[in-house]
Amino acid sequence: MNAGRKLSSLGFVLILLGTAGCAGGTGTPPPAPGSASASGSGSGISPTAGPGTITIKDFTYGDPLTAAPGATVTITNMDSAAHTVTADDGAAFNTEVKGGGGTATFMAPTKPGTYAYHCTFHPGMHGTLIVK
Ligand SMILES: [Cu+2]
Repeated sequence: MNAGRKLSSLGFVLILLGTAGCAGGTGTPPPAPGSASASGSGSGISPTAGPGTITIKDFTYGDPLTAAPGATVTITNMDSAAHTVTADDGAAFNTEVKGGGGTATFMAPTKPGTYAYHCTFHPGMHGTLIVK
């Protein structure tokens, strides 16, 4: 009788510990995206060259972007249609970015030069990436 009681009360305590652990795990709210990027700028990977961004809007890539060799280039697509950033030479880079504010990244070529690119979906779209 006594042994049975001890076992059941022990189980009860374990359940309490279990729920307390769960509450503690979910009690910390995730950091807001804005604050995360703000603090992230302090520990940037490349202090000399900021991250390059190509913003696609109204089926245009905007001004030519200059990026350091091997730098990460971010593409933001404000159009509703998906686009690609595809090097005209077909090998340097080729990245698709979804529409509606979608983003994608690719690595700039490590060889300095001027790289013309286009969108495979819309042959009239042309842009320029300068690596130096
Ligand atoms: Cu396109």
